[in-house]
Amino acid sequence: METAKRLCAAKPFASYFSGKIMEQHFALLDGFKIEIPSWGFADTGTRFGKFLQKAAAHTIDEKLEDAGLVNRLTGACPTVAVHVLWDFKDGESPSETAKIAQKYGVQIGSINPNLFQNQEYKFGSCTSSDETARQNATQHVLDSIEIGRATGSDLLSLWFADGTNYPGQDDIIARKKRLETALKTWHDAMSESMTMLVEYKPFEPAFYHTDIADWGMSAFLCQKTGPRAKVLVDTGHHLPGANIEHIVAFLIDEGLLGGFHFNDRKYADDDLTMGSIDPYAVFRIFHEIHNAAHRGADVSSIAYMIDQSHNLKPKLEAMTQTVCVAQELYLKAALVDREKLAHFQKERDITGAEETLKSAFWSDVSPILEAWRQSRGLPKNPLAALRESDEISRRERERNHVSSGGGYA
Ligand code: PSV
Ligand code: MN
Repeated sequence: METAKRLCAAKPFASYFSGKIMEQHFALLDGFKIEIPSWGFADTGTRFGKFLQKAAAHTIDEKLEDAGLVNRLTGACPTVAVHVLWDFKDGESPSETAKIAQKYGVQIGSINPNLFQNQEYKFGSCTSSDETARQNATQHVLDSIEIGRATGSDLLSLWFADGTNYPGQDDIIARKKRLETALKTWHDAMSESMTMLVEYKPFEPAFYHTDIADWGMSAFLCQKTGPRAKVLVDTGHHLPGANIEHIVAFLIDEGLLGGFHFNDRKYADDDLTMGSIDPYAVFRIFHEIHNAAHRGADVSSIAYMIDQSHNLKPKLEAMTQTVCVAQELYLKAALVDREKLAHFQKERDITGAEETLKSAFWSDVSPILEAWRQSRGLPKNPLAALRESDEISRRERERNHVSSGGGYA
């Protein structure tokens, strides 16, 4: 009976618009920043081939120009993740790249070393049994830390393709120990203000074992490495059925959640746009973050980032769409009535608790988003504004380069 009453007493929608609450929503949206990746604007593909788009970005200047546009449309993407091998050429000064970013109204964000593309890393980078490969990997990350210093970035984002393809191929424990040594070396080389994010992935490109296969391995390694090493959760890097929000809640509570690479997937690491397959899953992740904050956890340094390569969708559209979806789901998750939820949880009223989440998920937050955008001088509908503009067609006319070979550069 009590449950029914509480369920029926859902907040009238108008209350979301009362002055004070609206201010809270606006503050929440002001504080929500999501980093976009330079490689999301470049020509990308699958292992079967690369698909070309006339408007794709080829140079770091073009990638930053595109990122600047998404930031202008959404007001949420002041930083751009860069991939060292794809974005920095020998002889080019990283501080010059930082200036280019500035020109487009953005800043260089996380620095992603590339420890997977060169032939020398065929059997691993810092876990390889080949000492030269290990030394080169170590040096490349040390150089990447310097790039961070020169560009004003405080995030070093590490992903290792390291692993083996067949049982018995290499000594798994020896590889683990080499990884620990490398992580410690890099951690000690970082300035106090830099955070190291350690990403995990169960498979691909390695098909038997991957040296950091899951969040638990990543968390153990971070704990051994030092206080500025944190886990990076790429939502596409889980085996089917994994409960990602549970992982997120657990890591926050242990002070080990560093950030996210958002993308969606149907099968594996598909790089589909965030929320395109399962928006409720993203909502549940944000719900756990808001819940942790409500319980007193400091969630302010979580790095929200997108890691998507749009093979077929127009890249600027896909990125703008993604950022809008992220804002929408972040806001919806903030609408969860936590008092009511706590009541249902206390009463062990499962249905009431679940409905509390669902009613927030199904709320239409577009009027709030539109009001916030208008008040911040942003287009009411960033994706529509992009599609009505000539930004993409202009790029098609002006760019239309011949794409380079491998990689996402
Ligand atoms: C690997 O699949 C990954 O998620 C890493 O974060 C890389 O840096 C990125 O994708 C490249 O697209
Ligand atoms: Mn990733």
